[in-house]
Amino acid sequence: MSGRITDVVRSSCRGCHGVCQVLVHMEGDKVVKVSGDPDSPTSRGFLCPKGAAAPEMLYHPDRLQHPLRRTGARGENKWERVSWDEAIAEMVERFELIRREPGSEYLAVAQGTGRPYTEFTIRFANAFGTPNFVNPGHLCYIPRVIGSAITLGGLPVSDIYGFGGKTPACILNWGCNHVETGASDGMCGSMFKRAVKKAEKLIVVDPRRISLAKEADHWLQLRPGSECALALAMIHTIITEDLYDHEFVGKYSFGFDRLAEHIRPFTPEWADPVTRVPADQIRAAARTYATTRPASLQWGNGIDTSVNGFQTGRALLILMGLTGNIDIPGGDVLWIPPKGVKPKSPLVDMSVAGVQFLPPEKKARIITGGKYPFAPNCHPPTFWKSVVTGDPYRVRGIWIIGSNPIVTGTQGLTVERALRDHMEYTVVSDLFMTPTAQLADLVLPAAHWLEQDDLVCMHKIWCVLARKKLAQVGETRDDRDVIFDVAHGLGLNAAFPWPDRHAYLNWLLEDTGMSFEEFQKKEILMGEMRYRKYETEGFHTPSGKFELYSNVMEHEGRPPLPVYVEPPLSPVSTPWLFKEYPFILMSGTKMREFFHSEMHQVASLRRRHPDPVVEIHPDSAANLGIEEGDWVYLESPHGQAKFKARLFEGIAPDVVNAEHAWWYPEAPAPDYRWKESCANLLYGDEHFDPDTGAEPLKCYICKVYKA
Ligand SMILES: Nc1nc2c(c(=O)[nH]1)N[C@H]1C(S)=C(S)[C@@H](COP(=O)(O)OP(=O)(O)OC[C@H]3O[C@@H](n4cnc5c(=O)[nH]c(N)nc54)[C@H](O)[C@@H]3O)O[C@H]1N2
Ligand SMILES: Nc1nc2c(c(=O)[nH]1)N[C@H]1C(S)=C(S)[C@@H](COP(=O)(O)OP(=O)(O)OC[C@H]3O[C@@H](n4cnc5c(=O)[nH]c(N)nc54)[C@H](O)[C@@H]3O)O[C@H]1N2
Ligand code: SF4
Ligand SMILES: [Mo]
Repeated sequence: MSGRITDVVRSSCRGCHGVCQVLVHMEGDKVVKVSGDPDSPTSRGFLCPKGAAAPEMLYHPDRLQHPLRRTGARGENKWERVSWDEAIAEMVERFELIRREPGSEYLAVAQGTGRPYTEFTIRFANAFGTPNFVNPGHLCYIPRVIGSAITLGGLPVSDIYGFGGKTPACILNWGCNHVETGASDGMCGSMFKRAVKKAEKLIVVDPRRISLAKEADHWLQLRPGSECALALAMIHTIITEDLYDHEFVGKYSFGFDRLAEHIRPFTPEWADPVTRVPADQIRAAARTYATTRPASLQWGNGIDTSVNGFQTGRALLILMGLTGNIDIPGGDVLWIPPKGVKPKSPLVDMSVAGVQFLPPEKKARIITGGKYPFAPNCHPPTFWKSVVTGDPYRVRGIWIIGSNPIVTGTQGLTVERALRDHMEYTVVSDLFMTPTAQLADLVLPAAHWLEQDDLVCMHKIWCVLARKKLAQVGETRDDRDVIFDVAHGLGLNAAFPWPDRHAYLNWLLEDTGMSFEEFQKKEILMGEMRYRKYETEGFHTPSGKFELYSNVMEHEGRPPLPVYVEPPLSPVSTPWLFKEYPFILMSGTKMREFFHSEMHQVASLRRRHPDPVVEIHPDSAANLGIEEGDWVYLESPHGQAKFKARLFEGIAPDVVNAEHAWWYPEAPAPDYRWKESCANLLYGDEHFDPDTGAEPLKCYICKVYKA
């Protein structure tokens, strides 16, 4: 009543990939406000609109608050409230039946993007014995992590924090826009912006004139999907103009001669028509990058979402290696996690994910049959198709935790059919009802980050942060507590040896001599950075060196040196189709106000961003009679979706950029009009990256007309 703040508690936000430390303002036991923490070394007071809207999300009237069991037909939106005990008992019974006959691989576990519970979903799948762990990792970040692992044995991260006394003198920002969207891959966009301000040179590679492009020394506005060609031409310039780091290349890299030979045909003149970046601009940018030291290359999801994404990642790693920017102050560094902490990110410590639990004969039963040698997941489009066709076999049950694949994945109509008509038993854990959850048999209410105790280190690996449970809405539960209960019910105690999750959190900290409670008071633990570790330790690769030429790729029968592959549908590959569909379609560049399909029901965010938007060049719009704010249809050979036109001269006249993950939580259940503006309905299912299964989401084709 008094409206008085009674307490201000430090915690860390998880409105996105969770890097910003925040102050949570309490009135009694109610969270009333979240603000940025000015003393935070990871975010220095930054807070984006999603972070600020956290209390509104936490107390949103539409939050799921109790477990719900389906009573009507699938998709009829008829539910009964059940207790947690009943829900867990039902899951244990159903999962046990599947495990006994036909076998554990007939249960799939699905999740969306990296989330606080990732290590537990993987651990659960491994312990249960199913290889069918379905998630969007094939087109999000993990290809870069795997490419890095095979090239240099770890993930290089831009050294924007300057622990070694230097921040980058040159920044090459490639297919990443976290400065506008808030944060990604464990880095706060505003911290990156600070480093950009200090840098002498800035190069931006992006088909769109993002805010950073306006201040860049070089903005390379490439054709979407052609980035591997651009990278090859930059490598060409750096080698032929002798701008590479002789010491690093000579002493610490593997395969330079073969790279130099391989790169010969890929001149800037070759790349010019492919990428639409003039050859002299490619040369100039390559010179700037190679001669301004230290330089750092910040990459993003723009490169993952193509059929050439894995090779592109490799090409960018080669750029980092050739210029000797690896593991030097202000370059691209291999972070050292804090001492004594078991970092629970599976990307840092696979043992927390329990990889040892899944026997090889079960691994071989993955629905994709090992088709994509560097895929981290069970390939979602292949998986959902298999549920409909039964080929190679049909799984019986699925537990979807924190994902909305009907709208965020391609083949949403197939996902819908799979869940509605073929899946025998579906459990969805979510914060809200979604088009996907509507097709479940059991829906479980998940805890918001303000309702969770946690040790945070999903992506960031030089520090771990504390998160504090400060609220409780209805009967929501932390997903990991639920996984614990189901795992214990199934007798998976060897994989889940802790009595509960707090015991697990204490176990992670065991070697620091600190309990979780003590850690919560400390709020952050930092690693002690050491640079140039390769000088004494080498690189954790087959050759012990930085592999310009990849022995692992050779072993897999894949190109050990990057090659450019044209997008499957494009003005070059399919000129006849491009006549009918004369725009290059990009979709899914991240939105500042939302997290993919999440938060669209939060009023303050929706006011800022009420409708799905497509960016189109003003000249093209004028030719089509389209004005700012008009509703338009995008149509591809595979489908159609509706967006509001935003005229933007920072995009090429034959490129459009549509938002993804739209649905209308305010519209009637069960479908919430998700088919109206779903960019992913535009994609077919025949073109995938041969290494990872990634899909050409940012380089497809479409036509545009007024609605
Ligand atoms: N066309 C196109 N499609 C894309 C992309 C693109 O660029 N273009 N990007 C792709 C990328 S990079 C990704 S990562 C995927 C994302 O795909 P998803 O991860 O499926 O996307 P989200 O909308 O984040 O779905 C998450 C769901 O989890 C719920 N949720 C949030 N937090 C929790 C929690 O703690 N527990 C539980 N149980 N539920 C929670 C949310 O309410 C939401 O319904 O989309 C991909 N799809
Ligand atoms: N606010 C907010 N933050 C988020 C998310 C969110 O949904 N909302 N999602 C999180 C997730 S799961 C992810 S994966 C990250 C992703 O975050 P980012 O890595 O920043 O990726 P995107 O926003 O998908 O795209 C970044 C840029 O790539 C450009 N791009 C598109 N195609 C190409 C191309 O062919 N070549 C090049 N060079 N560039 C291209 C786009 O124009 C865009 O400006 O963001 C995370 N953070
Ligand atoms: S950028 Fe992400 S972590 Fe930071 S305040 Fe926004 S939602 Fe929270
Ligand atoms: Mo992602």
